[in-house]
Amino acid sequence: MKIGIYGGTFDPPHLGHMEAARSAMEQLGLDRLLIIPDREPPHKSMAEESASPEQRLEMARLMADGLGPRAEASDLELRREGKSYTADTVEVLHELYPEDELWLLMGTDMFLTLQNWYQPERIFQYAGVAAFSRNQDDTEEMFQEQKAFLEEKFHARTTVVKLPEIREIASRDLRRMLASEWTGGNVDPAQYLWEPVYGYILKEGLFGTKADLKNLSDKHLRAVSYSMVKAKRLAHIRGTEETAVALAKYWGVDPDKARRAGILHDCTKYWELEPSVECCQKYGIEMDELEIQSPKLLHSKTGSAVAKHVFGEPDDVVQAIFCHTTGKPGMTTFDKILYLADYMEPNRDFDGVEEMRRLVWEDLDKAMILGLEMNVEDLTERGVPIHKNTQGTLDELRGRSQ
Ligand code: DGI
Ligand code: FE
Ligand code: FE
Repeated sequence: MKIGIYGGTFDPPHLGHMEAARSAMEQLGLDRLLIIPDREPPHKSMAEESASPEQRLEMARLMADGLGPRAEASDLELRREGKSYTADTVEVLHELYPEDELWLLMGTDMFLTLQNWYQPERIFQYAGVAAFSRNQDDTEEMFQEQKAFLEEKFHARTTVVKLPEIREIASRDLRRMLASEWTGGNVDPAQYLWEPVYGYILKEGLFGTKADLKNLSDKHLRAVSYSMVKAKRLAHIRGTEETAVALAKYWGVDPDKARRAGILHDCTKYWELEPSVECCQKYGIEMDELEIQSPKLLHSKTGSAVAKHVFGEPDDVVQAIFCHTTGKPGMTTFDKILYLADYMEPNRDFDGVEEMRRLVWEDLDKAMILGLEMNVEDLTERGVPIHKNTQGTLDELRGRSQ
């Protein structure tokens, strides 16, 4: 395996970092990329507005998730006591992955001074070095000279990773820009950030941001909600939002609220059983046996609690999220719209989806019956027990449509 090592402060990680990581994965043919946030450098204290090590690790995780299954964030340096030297890091990684080829990624400036680092010979013993280069012409000559020097002196393996031309930003400027969104600044920091990272910053109130979670704009709500889920779910959530808005306009319910419900509906999808149960207890939500056995069912309840108590959403939104997985007897038009948008948004693909996409513009109840029937059939086939609300909603709607 070829493993890339990408260290940095990541305070915060931005699209420039992600572009660089993608370029390295592609051009070096990496099988894995380890993103390793640094410890606070011992010689200088971090900027006052810095994120904590845990927060930087969490942002690095969100970035890694956005880069796909080959990338992962590592707490290797954050866990290590004392000064953390690159030579130690690559040695530890070599011990962890003795069979694999390691590539240390770095900017050109770093590459050009590498011989002055702590024990550079140990770095080259365990890893090749890949230097990011933006403008070929500027650095080509210096790079070749340095490459020859390092090869001669240390038998180093070196290579270059070409970066695409993208809007560059320094993390310090980005931090300032984030704060200035609340003090009348007119540059939008979101254009430099992976949306989930932006949302995490807002949720944690990092870098002087002052988002009021109970009064977020749609844009901020999206970012915060996306920071709570895995990247692979984002297309589905966006699809649900758009579909819910379209259905709401068509059936004459509030499209703005439908949008909020779509944005938030799966925000607790990845919660483990324990925090889910805690959340239900905290807000006095009853759970039944089946929900504790299949914690997947709990995300609609916890999601509705979060929509209400964290994001201050109105009742329709809260209720629709509450019943978006199993349905519930007595569903309103608004509830049905979220349930169906979730079911047949453009990323869904199953036998019968076309029929459902036709029915939602004709008769919401018929579409609901179709969806619930397909669920019951699928769950039965898989030997999964049917929730009483799934069956109850189906019985009610069938009774009414007869
Ligand atoms: O969250 P999504 O994946 O977008 O979709 P969803 O909220 O409809 O959740 C689907 C999951 O819920 C799927 O894993 C099956 C489960 N589910 C839905 N109805 C029932 C159910 N599980 C049980 N045990 N019983 C049900 O009646
Ligand atoms: Fe869901
Ligand atoms: Fe969903």
